[in-house]
This record gives sequence, C-alpha cells and structure tokens, in this order.
Amino acid sequence: MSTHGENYLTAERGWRSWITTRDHKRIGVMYLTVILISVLLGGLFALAVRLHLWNPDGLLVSNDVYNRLFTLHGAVMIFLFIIPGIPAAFGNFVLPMMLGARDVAFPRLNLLSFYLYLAGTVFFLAVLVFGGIDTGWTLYPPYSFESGKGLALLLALLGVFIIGFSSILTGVNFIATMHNMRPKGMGFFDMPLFAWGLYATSIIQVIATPVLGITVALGFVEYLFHIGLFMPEYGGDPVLFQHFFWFYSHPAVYIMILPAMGVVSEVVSVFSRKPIFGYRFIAMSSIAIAIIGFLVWGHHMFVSGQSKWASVIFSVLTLLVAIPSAIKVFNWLATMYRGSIRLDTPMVYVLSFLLLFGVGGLTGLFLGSLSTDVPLHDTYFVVAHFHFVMVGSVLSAFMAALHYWWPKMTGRLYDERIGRWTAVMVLLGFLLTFVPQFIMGAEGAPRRYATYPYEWELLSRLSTVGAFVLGSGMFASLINLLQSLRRGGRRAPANPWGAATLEWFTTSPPDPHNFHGLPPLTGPYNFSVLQYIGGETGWVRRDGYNV
Ligand code: HEM
Ligand SMILES: [Cu+2]
Repeated sequence: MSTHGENYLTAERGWRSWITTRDHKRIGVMYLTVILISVLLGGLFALAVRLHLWNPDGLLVSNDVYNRLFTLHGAVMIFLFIIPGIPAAFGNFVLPMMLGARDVAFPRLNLLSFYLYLAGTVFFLAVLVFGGIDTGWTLYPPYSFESGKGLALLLALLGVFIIGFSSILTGVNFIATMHNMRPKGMGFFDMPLFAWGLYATSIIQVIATPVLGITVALGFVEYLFHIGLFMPEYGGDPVLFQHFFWFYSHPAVYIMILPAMGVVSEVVSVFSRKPIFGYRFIAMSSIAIAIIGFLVWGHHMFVSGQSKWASVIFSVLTLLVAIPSAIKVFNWLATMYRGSIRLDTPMVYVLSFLLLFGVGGLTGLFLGSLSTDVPLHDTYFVVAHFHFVMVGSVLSAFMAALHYWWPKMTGRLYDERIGRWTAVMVLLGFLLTFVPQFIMGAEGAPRRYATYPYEWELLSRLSTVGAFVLGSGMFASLINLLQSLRRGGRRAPANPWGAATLEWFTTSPPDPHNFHGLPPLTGPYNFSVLQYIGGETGWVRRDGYNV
C-alpha cells in the first residue's frame, strides 16, 4: 500500500527527467501532448477547408491552396492523430497497469518509438514550411510523382516512412508485453478487452506497416530516379501503387478502430455496472477483423481498372467484415441491456460511438457492394462514410478514453457537467457536418473540389456551421480537462468510476512503479468485489485490499 506521497509525475522533476524517461506512463503523456497538438493543427486545416466551401465559388483561398489544405488536413489527422492516437497515448499509459506489470516489455524501445513519432511530426511541419503538397493523403500517381513537386513531397514521404517505424515498434512492444508480462493467474482470456483490441491492432501494425514503408520508399526512388515503378511515362503502373497503398491503408483503418472498440468495451461495461456480455466473442472478433481486414483492400479500387473478377471477390470479402463488427455491436448493446447505466462523460461519448459507428459501418456496406460503389466512389458519400467511422467513432472513443483515464493520469477530476455537455455538442456538431455530406454525395457531389454548383450551397453551409460547432465542442472539452489541473482542482480517488480492471487499484496518479505488490486478481469485469462508500474515497474493494 502506498502512502499518498510521490507519484510518477512528481518522483523526478525537470524536463530532462521527462525526455530521457523510460516510464510507460510518462511516454504515454508525452504522446498524448503531441497528439493533441496535432489534432489542433489538423482541425485548423479542416476549418479552413469548410470555411472556403461556404461559397460555391470558394471564399478563402486559391484552388491550388485549397488542394494543399485538404491534403495536409487528411495527412495530419491520419498519420499523426488517428493511427497512433489511442494505442500510443492510452495503450502506453494503461496497458502495463492493466496487466499488473511495471512497464512494457521494452521500455527503451518505447522511448525510441516516441522519438520516431516526434521526428515524423517535425517532418510534417517542415512540409508546411516548404509550401505543402497538393496530392491528397493517398498520394496516387501519376499526379503525385510528377516532376516539380519539390522538397515538400520528399519530406512528406520521409515523414510517413519514419512514423511507420514508430508504429511497428509500438506493435512489437505491445505484443511482447502481453505475452510476457501478464501476472501469474491471468490467462489471455482474462485480459481486459482493451488489451485484446491492442493485441489485434499490434498484429496489423507489425504486418501491414512495412508495406507502407516499402511503398513510400519506392515512391521516393521513382520520383528521384524515374525507374519506372508507378509512372506510366517511364514504364510503370499507377494501379500497382494503389494495390500497395491500400494493402496497408485498409488494414490501417482497423489500426484505428480496434483500439477504439477496446475502449468502448471497457466503458460500456463499467458504466452499465454489468460484466461485459460475450467476452470471448468480442475478443475473437477483434482478431477476426484483423485477419479479414487484410483481404479486402481492393474495395478502394473498384473503378481503377482492376479486373472485374477481382472486384467481385473483393466485394464479397468486404461484406464479411460486417459480421465480426456486428457481433461487437450486439454484445455492447446486450451489456447495456438492463444495466444500471450512468451517463458520465465517457459513457456519453461511447453512446455517440455506437450511433455513429452504426451509421458509418452500414454505409460501408453500400460502398463495399460493387454495384452501388461505382456511382458513389469519389463523392462526398465516401467522405461522410469515413468521417463517420474515423471521426464519429474513433474520435468519440478517443474522447471517451481521455475522460475515462484522465483522473488516473492526472489525479484530478474534471467538471462532469461541462464534460457531458461538450460531448453532446461534439455529437451534434458532428452530425450537422457530415449528414449533409451524405446527401450531397448521394446526389453526386464529387469530393476534393474547391468549388461546387449553387444547388449545394445550403447543404454545404450547414456542413460548415457543423464543423465550427464540432471544433468548439472539442476545444471546450479540452479546456475543461485542463481546468482540472489548476491549483486546488478536485483530487481524484484511486477508482472514481468503480471499475474492476487493475489500473484502478493503484493510486491516482500511479506510483512510478505502478504497484507495490500486485492486488489480488478478480477478473476485469467482476464488479461484485467493489463497494461504494461515498465521500472522497468513492469505490473500494470488499476484500479489504485497498490502495
Ligand atoms: C464496417 C465495415 C466497413 C466497410 C464495409 C467499409 C467499406 C469501404 C469502402 C468500400 C470504401 C471505398 C469507397 C470508395 O472509395 O468508393 C471505404 C472507404 C473508406 N473507409 Fe471504409 N468501410 C468500413 C469501415 C471503415 C472503418 C472502421 C474505417 C476507419 C476507421 C473506414 C475508413 C475508410 C476510409 C478512410 C475510406 C476512404 C479513403 C479515401 O479514399 O480517402 N472504413 N470504406
Ligand atoms: Cu477499405
């Protein structure tokens, strides 16, 4: 039992102790900081894009600058925020504690991953300084590797390459941690489901990310030496690039969503005060999604000129993903059914997740079906689909995780009422932004254009207003969290939510070594061991073990 003395934030002081730390918790916090700065940056680009689209003729910038804005928006959000987001920040912070471990398997490698991520971020900022790129985040040739794109393109390729290594190393580290650092008595099927989500994610990171690395490396060489890989004028094949790119980038969407689903599994159970329904099904469906996710990349290429039979097969395989996804949604709903649900901030975000993932996933079926994708491809319908899954779902889960683990990370409680209302604001802003895009897309509005016909003015303006509501909601929720850090902010007890996973059985913030002797294991969703005694202590264990 620790006294409420030193914790991982105060045990060592000064910036030097941070930049050389091997503590997974500090590394998690550093990731979180850079990731939140990236979100702000990506968000500013998004607001600029939406502001420009206020007028059918464009309001703000030239067409060329518009192309650079949406490219950087997409690239920053995808590579700096939504891919690393949940695993790097929250995975690092909580995974070892969930396993009762002192740290990840390879703490030094973990710090290296962080620095690689940071270096990639710096490269992206350099892209900005050198004028940005206008290729779209997908970098499709021939356009993207035409001569004269300049230094910014090379910097972007290097940035993606470096960040890829960061992602691979994190994956290796997490796999090793889950295999080797579990305490005696915790089998694989006793791990919290967030850990299972990270496990499935790590497999994808390790297997798929090297392909991205090779692809950008080949792009680099093609651009500099014209060796004829992707560019028709030198004898290359642009469709080959698309295969390489989506062989990574489709699995990458599961790198984003699987950890998010892990967060949802934790929060749904804790805030319904019911053991998770269908634990094994949720765990195994993560692995199923990871495996099937490797077989469907061609659904991004139905109109690329790939063979008809390839398209048919990819279409069928794509629809298979719906099965494990639906299993999860069913199990979450069954967990909530007759639970005593508390609508605290993390749970509000999770309810948003369920709604938005439902819509996002179902619209994926329209796009996965060959015949309906052909007219919908490259319209705003696709933009709305992937924002429902990436922003609607993954961002909601990220915000849920942020509010759920914030008391553990900082030892402070934020204002619950503001937290809840900002969550509702984020949801409403989101819907207002992207529902109009579904409608425009179904009417045939093409994506990535700087101007549009007058008939879409109203829908487009609604979308712009929504984006500002969403942005303000995000901003307000971050201010609410930061407010809790001020002098005299409310202190968090060890277990403010009454959760049964191990990270809640150490102090908030945790000791530098996480635990002084492991608390007795009771199963991650066994809430019967907990008792609410109110006051500043909140939830304690009935068996007498207390931090
Ligand atoms: C649930 C099952 C899902 C299915 C069946 C599905 C299907 C599809 C299909 C067929 C496309 C290509 C549409 C086109 O370009 O014409 C697409 C695009 C996309 N999807 Fe999904 N999707 C699903 C879930 C997700 C998830 C969970 C994410 C991310 C977290 C995601 C992210 C994306 C992205 C980023 C694109 C567009 C990329 C681009 O062209 O810029 N999807 N989806
Ligand atoms: Cu895909």
